[in-house]
Amino acid sequence: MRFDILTVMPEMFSAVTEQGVTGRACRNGIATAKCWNPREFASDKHRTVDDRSYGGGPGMVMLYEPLAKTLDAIAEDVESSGKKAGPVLYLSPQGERWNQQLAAELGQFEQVTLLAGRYEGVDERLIESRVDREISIGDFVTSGGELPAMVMMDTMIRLLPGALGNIDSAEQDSFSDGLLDCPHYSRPEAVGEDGELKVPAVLMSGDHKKIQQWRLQQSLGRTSERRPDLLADRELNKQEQVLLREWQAAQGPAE
Ligand code: 9D3
Repeated sequence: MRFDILTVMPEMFSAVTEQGVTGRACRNGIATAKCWNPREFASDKHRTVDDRSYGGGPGMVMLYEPLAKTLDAIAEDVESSGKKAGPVLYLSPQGERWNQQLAAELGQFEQVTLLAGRYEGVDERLIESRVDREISIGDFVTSGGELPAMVMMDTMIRLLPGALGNIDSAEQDSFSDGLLDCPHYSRPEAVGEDGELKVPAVLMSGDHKKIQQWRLQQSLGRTSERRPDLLADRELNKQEQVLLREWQAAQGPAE
């Protein structure tokens, strides 16, 4: 999958293209990323990409012309690569909310263009004429679209065939089934001042069926307590309903 990123801060993207699972996918060619700086497409000697907002008020607006020229250059480059051009995605607080389902959907494209803004925003005429979808990563304010673009890239790249080992792909299923993860433990068996912090006995039992049931029960319990909104979106089968009731009964009465 090819990512073309329009950004005035291309250096930031080395965090995705050089590090960890996503760095490996980029080195393998499973993913490719190319940054495009609109400053290089600005026609004046100061390479201006932003200006004051018509109507007044604080904050600068990214200019239509250098952005449009950059998008034209991207389109031409993608065309000449023989890849099918995908959607132009604008990272914006006004966008539809990013989630695993949208990542799986957009991850099907051979190529996507990510428009990462700085300043107050982008001239609306560029959005109307050139942007296919606007996407937000959540209800909080970041300093620009770059970190949100990297979040999107990371989410999509790890879903690409061959990007993860088998252990991780199995683990992935457990989040895409719409529940929170169960607790995890590793060596040693007892920690803390007096060794009072022990691993739940079931995990030491060697009974894999019981372990799997316990993990599912923990996932259901934690999801019902911390993210009841996720359970509202997901039907529970008979076994899951029984496990959740049992988990709830085992919780002490609220203090
Ligand atoms: C405080 C400035 N805001 C005025 C009400 C507007 C604003 C402009 C630019 C808010 C944030 C930004 C920079 N962030 C993004 O462009 C962005 C973003 C975000 O802030 N939160 C969640 N998802 C995204 S995607 C792009």
